[in-house]
Parts: sequence; C-alpha cells; structure tokens
Amino acid sequence: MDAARTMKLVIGNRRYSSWSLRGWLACRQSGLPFDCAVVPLFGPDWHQVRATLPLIAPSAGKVPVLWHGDTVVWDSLGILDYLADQVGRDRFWPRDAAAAGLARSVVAEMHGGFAPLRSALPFNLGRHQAPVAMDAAVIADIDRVLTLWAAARARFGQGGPFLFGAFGAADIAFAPVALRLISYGVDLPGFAAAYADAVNEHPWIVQWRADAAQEVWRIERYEF
Ligand SMILES: N[C@@H](CCC(=O)N[C@@H](CS)C(=O)NCC(=O)O)C(=O)O
Repeated sequence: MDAARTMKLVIGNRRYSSWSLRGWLACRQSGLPFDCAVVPLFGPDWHQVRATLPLIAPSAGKVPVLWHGDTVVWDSLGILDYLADQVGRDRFWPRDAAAAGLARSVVAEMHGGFAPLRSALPFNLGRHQAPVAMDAAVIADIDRVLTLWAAARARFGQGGPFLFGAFGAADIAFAPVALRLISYGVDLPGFAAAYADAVNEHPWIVQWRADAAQEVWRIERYEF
C-alpha cells in the first residue's frame, strides 16, 4: 500500500471513547497499516471543534472516522465492514454459517442497544473495580449481555477464549462492555469473568490502555 493511501483513523480520548476503541480494534484486526490521530472530546471549545474540524466533518463530529486516500468511512461498524471488504470477511467473522449468523446478530444488537448500560457505566479506563448503583434497566442490560456471551461461548467458543473462539468482530463490539464490567467491579459468573479477562489481557487492549494512560485530558462528568 503506498504512503498516500495509508489509512488514518481519527479517534477520541482513549480513556473514554469506547466507539474509538472499536474502530481501532477493527483496524488492528485488518492487519493493514494505519496512522492514528486523536481529537480530544468534550473540551471547552468542543462545539466549535466538532463543527469545523475537517477530519471529523463527514461524521457530523463523531469519532471514529477512517480516512483511506479520498475515501472516508465512519461509524465503528461501517469501518469494520469496510475493512472486511478490503482484507476478506474471514478475518472478522466466523466461517461457519450458524456461527456467522449469531455473530452478526450479537454485533448488531450491541451496536444499536444497551443505552441504560452505556449511560450508567460510562467507559473510563481510569476506574478500577469501583462499583456504582445500578437500576433495573442496567441490570437487565447486563443480563442480556451475559446471555449473548453464554450462547456464543457455549456453541462456538471451543477454538479459543473469545466469543467465537478466535478474536473477531463480536469481540471488537463487546470489548468496551467487557472492560466496563471489570472497571465497575460487576460480579460476573465464571464463564463471563474468564471472557472479560481474556479481552482485558489481549495485547491490543494492553496497548490501548497504556496509550490511554499517557493522555492528560479529563472529562469531569465521567469521573465519579
Ligand atoms: N455509532 C457510532 C457512535 C460514535 C460516537 O457516538 N462517538 C462518540 C465518542 S465515543 C462521539 O464522537 N461523541 C462526540 C459528540 O457526540 O459530540 C459509532 O459506532 O462509531
């Protein structure tokens, strides 16, 4: 790939931006070279930045955004799909049709849902086992996540520690939730704790966390 076509992924603060983590994991999973640009979210002039910065203009100011030459792709699932088109779906999705059907379903469900869980347990890599009060909607979301994980692990997880054995699209979608459940100290059944630990110890997550620790920005409303 020539340098002009080297992909550039625009992400938010690694400490807080769960969607950016998904886009970045998708890039890593593709195996393609890419550069990364960080746009710190929700600073005092954020409204101005999100409205005017060309890097994030196509997505109306949301990250992640992937630039590939003149091609621009946004939304973490759009980016994953684009990369799968580039390198082949087998890098992202299980080959078996039944497994692929479940993987597509759980990724779509995670992508579009779980608002109570996202809002009550905001992504923050600076938290360490610090619980919060959880209402019935959040507990229902967590139960549903565990149901999806159990189905994938029991039926298709034999080949490795991830949802469908090898690390893939479903793990990219659920990685931020796995990290949230750890950082908020949520009590998990054994199979789910083992899965969340496998995600937490994945070398790409270890790298993301180390890079996040270098960032200086703090968003006060996520620090409670
Ligand atoms: N569905 C989108 C969500 C993107 C999103 O909401 N990103 C957040 C950061 S984690 C953002 O850019 N927020 C800035 C804003 O809303 O002003 C995706 O999958 O990429």
